[in-house]
Amino acid sequence: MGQAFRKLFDTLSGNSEIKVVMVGLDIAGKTTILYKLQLGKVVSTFPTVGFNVEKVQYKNVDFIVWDLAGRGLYKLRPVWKHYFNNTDGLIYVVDSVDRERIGEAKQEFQDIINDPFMLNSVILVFANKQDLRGAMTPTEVCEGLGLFDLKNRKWHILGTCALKGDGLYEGLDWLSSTLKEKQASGYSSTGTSSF
Ligand code: G3D
Ligand code: MG
Repeated sequence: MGQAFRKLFDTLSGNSEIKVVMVGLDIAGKTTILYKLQLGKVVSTFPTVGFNVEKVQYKNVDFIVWDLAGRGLYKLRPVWKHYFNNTDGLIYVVDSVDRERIGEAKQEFQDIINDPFMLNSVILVFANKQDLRGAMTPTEVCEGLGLFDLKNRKWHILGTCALKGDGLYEGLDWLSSTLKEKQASGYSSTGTSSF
């Protein structure tokens, strides 16, 4: 599977740096996804106490991962603006079983996508843990996050199972082809929303 992912990102042109940020509440499955991609060595850093950043670099593509849970995004903004500046692609991971925290997931999601650093990024949502009984469907996760109300952003959502890798390839396929379009044409924010 790792080779398939690497192939996807090989097709992104080598000159410009591409930044992909993966966030979501804790336990959503981000670290599992990062390792499943097998893009390279995962490096963990701790810029502040209780705050963990994982990074993988593959050629000119930087993957940066961190947890949003209960942190109050704006308190940590001075830290994360360093990581998020000029993000090209945002991957937002949701634990589809966690109906209780979908409100919190929405709040963090809306805060982050509306931050000036993120306004230029395309948005991929993984409705993860689809293998578990009682999981919200991707449509329910869409509603929960307020995705249908999103105007003038390119976004895409997929149901995934990070443990098996289901859905991850399709998601990153969308991301790499959308970033390629962005590279080729300069970014137009008036994109289509789609499943
Ligand atoms: P995080 O990095 O977003 O905090 P993790 O989340 O990747 O650490 O995953 C949290 C737990 O959820 C892990 O369980 C992991 O195995 C599990 N998990 C991740 N994705 C899936 C999925 O698609 N389906 C199921 N069933 N479980 C998943 P443990 O028990 O190892 O802590
Ligand atoms: Mg993690």
